[in-house]
Amino acid sequence: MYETRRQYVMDAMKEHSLGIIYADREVCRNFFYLTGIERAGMILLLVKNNGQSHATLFIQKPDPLYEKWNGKLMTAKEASDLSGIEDIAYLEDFEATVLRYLERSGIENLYFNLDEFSLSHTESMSTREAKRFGEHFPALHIENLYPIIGTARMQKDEDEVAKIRKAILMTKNGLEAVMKHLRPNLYEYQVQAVYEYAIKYQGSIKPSFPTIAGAGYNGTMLHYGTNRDLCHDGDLILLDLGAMYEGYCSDITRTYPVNGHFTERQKQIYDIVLQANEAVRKAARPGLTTIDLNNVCKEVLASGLMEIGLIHSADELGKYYMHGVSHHLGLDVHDVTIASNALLKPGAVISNEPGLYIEEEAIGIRIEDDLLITEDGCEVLSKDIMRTTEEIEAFMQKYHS
Ligand SMILES: [Mn+2]
Repeated sequence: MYETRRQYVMDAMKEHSLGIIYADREVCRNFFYLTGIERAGMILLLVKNNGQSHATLFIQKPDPLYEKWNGKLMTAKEASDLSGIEDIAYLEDFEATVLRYLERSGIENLYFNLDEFSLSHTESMSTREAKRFGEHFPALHIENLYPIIGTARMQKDEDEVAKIRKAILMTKNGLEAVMKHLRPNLYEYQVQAVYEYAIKYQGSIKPSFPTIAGAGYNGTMLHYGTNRDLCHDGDLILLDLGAMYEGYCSDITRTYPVNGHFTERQKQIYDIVLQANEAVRKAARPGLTTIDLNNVCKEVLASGLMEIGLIHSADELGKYYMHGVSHHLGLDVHDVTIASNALLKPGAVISNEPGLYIEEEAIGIRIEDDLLITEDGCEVLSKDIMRTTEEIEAFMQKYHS
């Protein structure tokens, strides 16, 4: 499978090219995607020349003293078993190897994984090395691998979808643990602890992103993350969270009543959000963009809010809904999105996350599912995570006597 991915990348590279991918911190997701190895300080070299393609993986040489203090380094055999790359070499030979290709093999293009569209002060290894090679060899063309790998990552293969499914299952079980334990006068971080214990116990090394647990007013803040306040009787708690499994992310939001019962008003708002979630699910299919899906979402939210008199025209919706309904997810929770590939294709995994944030009533509700785009529509990967107010109340009441 990693070999298939490397071959895809080399097929997309021009003839007479080298591709250099550092397992630097900034680029390690793409390195992982092509090797299955989640380590810093390795280099993947892809060669496409004279109709042939070849991969070499450069790793750190065994070093007993270093390993005594810092833990075992990956051996050549382990690296080869994980990645399927037969040609494993040591980092100290990397530069000589590249120079040999440049001198003797008529290489014209040098590809780096240049993904940074930011002017931050810390340069990635790829940016630094691309500049260095470009200065030393002005006749070489410096090319970007990032859009090639990114385009591939936007359509998940079977293995990736299976890992995301597993991550979602862990999240489901974590949310059910939360519903069992949720009650007034818990702190938000205690609710977070119940969830994170549950996912780790199931084998998720870490959450996909810092857990958001916002009760009452805090649920109306989009990136609330301090999780330090009390959950009061009568509050809703908004939980935006996800387990990570073998490098793949889930991203789910559910909103629960702290005491096990929604008020009539909370239900009224909740059901508008749920309608938007369902409308987006029904609309999602290949050929649309996430902007199209957000328009579907906005239409439902606006008409719902007009019906209950909270707004009077659709352009007031921005007061209560201010984000997009979908993003890609995968190795990153906000996964690579190559603009030229904006139309959804089968194999894309995206979020479906409408919300309403009524600050003046301390009601923040978001219902987020993960969708797999199929040939003619979508599959809700998180369909088994309870989402109607009836299901949630019935489940919670079993544990709130
Ligand atoms: Mn999301």
